[in-house]
Amino acid sequence: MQSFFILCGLCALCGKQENTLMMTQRTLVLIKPDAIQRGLSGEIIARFERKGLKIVAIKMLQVTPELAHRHYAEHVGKPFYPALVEYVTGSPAIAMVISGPEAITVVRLMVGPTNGLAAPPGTIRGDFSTSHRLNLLHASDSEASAEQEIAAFFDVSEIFDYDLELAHWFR
Ligand code: 3AN
Repeated sequence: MQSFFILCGLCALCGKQENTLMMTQRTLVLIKPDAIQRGLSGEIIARFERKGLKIVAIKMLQVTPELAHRHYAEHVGKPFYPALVEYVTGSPAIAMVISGPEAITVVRLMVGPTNGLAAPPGTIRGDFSTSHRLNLLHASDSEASAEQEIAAFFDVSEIFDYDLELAHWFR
């Protein structure tokens, strides 16, 4: 795993004003059916690209009930679970692996809180969702779930290892 130092300034990730070790992380992002149906996938992908994050894998897929069940295992039995599975399997989704410094935290901050009504403006959900369930995308919440989710959605041969030629203009 690649790592490097940046001058932190007023860093929202750690709150420290000192040199901080930033880890390059990979995270799974799933652009869910509502985002595609609403024509928002380009806007969402562009936000991650403009941030300076690197897309290392991307594909459209139909999420099966089995994959939905594995992906949302923690929610089985909750009142919203049947509607959640119906929603995420009801139309194609786009899965991506995104790489970058502290990508798991950074992407979650860009996505915003689960309920679109509570998500602040400037976040993807805050700008485009007024729903708790139809909240446009999923992003991994920890290193362990990122690795598990990446493996569930992608074969290793579908994940690319390349340098962003403009990376030095971002940090
Ligand atoms: P997040 O996607 O922000 O990590 P999770 O993992 O708690 O949120 O929830 C997974 C998905 O389940 C959400 N993206 C949303 O579609 C749905 N969901 C979660 N909580 C609710 C709820 N209270 N009512 C309806 N749908 C929900």
